[in-house]
Amino acid sequence: MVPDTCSAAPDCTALADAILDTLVHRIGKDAQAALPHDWLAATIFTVRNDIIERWMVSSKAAHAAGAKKVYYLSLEFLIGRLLRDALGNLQRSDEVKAALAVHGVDLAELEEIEPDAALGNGGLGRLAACFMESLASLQLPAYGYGIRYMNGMFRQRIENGWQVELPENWLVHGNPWEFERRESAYFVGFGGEVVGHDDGTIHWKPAEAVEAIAVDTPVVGWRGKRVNTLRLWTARAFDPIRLDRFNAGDFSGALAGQIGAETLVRVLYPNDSTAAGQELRLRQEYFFSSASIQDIVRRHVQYFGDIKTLADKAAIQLNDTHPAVSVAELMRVLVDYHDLNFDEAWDIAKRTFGYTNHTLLPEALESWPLPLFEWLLPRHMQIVYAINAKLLREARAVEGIDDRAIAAISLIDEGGERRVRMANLAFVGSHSVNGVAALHTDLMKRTVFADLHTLYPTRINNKTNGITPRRWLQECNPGLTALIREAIGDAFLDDAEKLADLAPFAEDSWFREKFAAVKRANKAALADYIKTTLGLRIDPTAMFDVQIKRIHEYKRQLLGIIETVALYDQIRGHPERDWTPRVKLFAGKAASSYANAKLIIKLANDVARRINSDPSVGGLLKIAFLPNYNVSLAEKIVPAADLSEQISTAGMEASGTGNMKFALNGALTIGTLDGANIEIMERVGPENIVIFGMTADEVAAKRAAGYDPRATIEASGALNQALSAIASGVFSPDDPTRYKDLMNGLYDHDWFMVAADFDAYVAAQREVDTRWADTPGWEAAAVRNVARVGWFSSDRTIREYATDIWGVL
Ligand code: 26Q
Repeated sequence: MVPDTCSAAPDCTALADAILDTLVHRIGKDAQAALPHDWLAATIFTVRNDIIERWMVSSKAAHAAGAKKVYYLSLEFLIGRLLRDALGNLQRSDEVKAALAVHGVDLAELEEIEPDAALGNGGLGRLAACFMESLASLQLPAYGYGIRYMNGMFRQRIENGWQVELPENWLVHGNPWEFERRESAYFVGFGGEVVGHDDGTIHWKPAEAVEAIAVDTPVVGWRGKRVNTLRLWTARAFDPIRLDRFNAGDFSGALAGQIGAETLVRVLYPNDSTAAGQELRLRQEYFFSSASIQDIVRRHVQYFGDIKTLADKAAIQLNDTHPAVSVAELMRVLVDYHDLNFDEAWDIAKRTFGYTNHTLLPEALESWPLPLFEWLLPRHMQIVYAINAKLLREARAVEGIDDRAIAAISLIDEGGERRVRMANLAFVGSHSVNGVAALHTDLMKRTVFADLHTLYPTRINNKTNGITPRRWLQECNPGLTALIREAIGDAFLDDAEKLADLAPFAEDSWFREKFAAVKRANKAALADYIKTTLGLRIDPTAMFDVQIKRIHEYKRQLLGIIETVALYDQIRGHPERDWTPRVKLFAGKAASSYANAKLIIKLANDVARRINSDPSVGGLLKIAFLPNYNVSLAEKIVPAADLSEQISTAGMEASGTGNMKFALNGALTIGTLDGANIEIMERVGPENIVIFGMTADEVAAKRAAGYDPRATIEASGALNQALSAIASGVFSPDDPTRYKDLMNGLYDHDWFMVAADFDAYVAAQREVDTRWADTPGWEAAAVRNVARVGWFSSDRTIREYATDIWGVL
């Protein structure tokens, strides 16, 4: 019996049989008893075979060629679901869909129940995931190294408008993508003391230890040409029987004061408003750094035999300072175990490491109390001192350098409680230090790293972020992808910059209509999702105005909400005017200890409840806060957006990557001159984006001049009225003072310039309305956005890293 559904795809019958065979023999269920999760696992196990074979070919090829390898060290990988990505990149979606249909199973339904691997907070973690995909797509041998958190990012529920955090147990059903490598295990020590031997060698005798065990996930590149490895470490309690394998026995205290190994990998730290300097976080950072460095060094010595060629065969990229202790760890391994002298080791380390900075916010720069660092990592403390001595010697040799500059360069912050500065360690331990957008890199040179930049003027460079067009166009927006293929052929699938060929179609009314129909269908699908999850009916013909990202004051969700309140006021006051029907969509998680961010979520929900139930605004304005923002939800929202809100205080968003995802899917941006928005404007053209507000320099100048927000607020009628309404409890009748302090903060400090930018933002929104009213004009601009943002492909970004930093292209 050759089933009908298979007639289109030749290998489909065999595949249908293979999936059923896997279901029976590996999952232990027959087709009648199998639940959706069983079919999902059977499907993944089956297509995995193909992936495993390509994986082995990939690693053998790199080995045979003696290729230099890239190591991306990151405490976060926000990879999301993998099945659709893997099938898309292998171009096997149709075949698998048909094969499952033979069994009466819907592939799309299986894809929807795959857990979303959320081993990250936000942009930095998602960037790491896009980079891994692009590395494989560009066929570069690369490993990602991180932690296999048992609980990644929490699941967000909204209860009565408030965020409630629930543990996300993404591993409950097991994880068919991962391979535990028991043979790749390393000991990682903590605490204890450093002992010097008579022969002059130095060894660290840790007081405790855990075992790091590798768990590998394959990363499939575009067209399946290469499969790389994401190696995440899990921790096991130290097994005393294997004591002999660690330090050849000089490890007597190994069992003392043991911390529970599992607590180390239990939970992902939030990107809180401040880097709180907690001991467990430092343990996590060292745990994964040490295991990764040991693994890299072992692989190098095994393949190449000579530790001195490490920098020629390995490029290690530090994703922010979270893995910065790796610099000291590599030095320790080279000096204490490979008998290199300090200067030789330092030269190798610097040539091996590169460091990417993702934030300028001083409170977010990692530093560790010196006593904690010394207690947990005594040998690393010595190494940090030795590096610092060398650094400050070099600095003092510069003519005219003053004590202030020396203090700023030092690895030790001596102002108040002494602290180890991880950004300075990462900077001096790397041959390259990069920012993630042009403005951000410029500000790095002028602010946090000004003195280090003077000392090493060629080290800082820019690598503007990118996103993978496979996940963020082809997979999340199949309708648009099909339309683009119809218009310009397939070249853009291999080179996103070929999307430029679409530009002339902005002038083609036939194409614009098809383009609008795709957008309409995506909006209808999102409207259905919102109806199902929130019970809220929204009009798919209204403008979908979207702000989705982590909730943080500098990202200014508050600006969006206050403008919504002001608009509500206006609509009620002038119902006869020709208002643009809008649906304002918000989504995002707040760090659980970040009180103001959680209050902003509550405010969005309070405002939504009031406005959505007010018949006097009719269908003109609806607001929804979509719970549990994650990669999978972004994949639903982004293709359905008309307007992308990128409204951070200028100078504070290092890059942003959501901005790129929206533009690639044909949304127009309303945004400030911040991060990558500036470069998006340069590419799409100022007439295809709506820019407003102060520049980064103007923000800095205003702060320096002693900005008085109260005067600004009182000068703006609309703002004053909106703030007073919120503060007086119009949206919180159950607790009228709920927002009093939040609003007073704006009057008193307004660090994020919400008031200062408010009138400009309102004007920009009215400009958006005007452009929206010109439907062909709007659609043409949307098409031009798609056509002109191919440059923001992470393939381009990775090519730049590969050429300028890693020397692998
Ligand atoms: C630090 C210390 C202790 C605990 C947590 C942290 C921590 C964790 C995560 C600090 C920061 C983060 C995440 C930062 C982040 O996502 N930054 C974003 O990176 C993106 C990729 O470059 C940029 O596009 C965004 O602008 C930037 O905000």
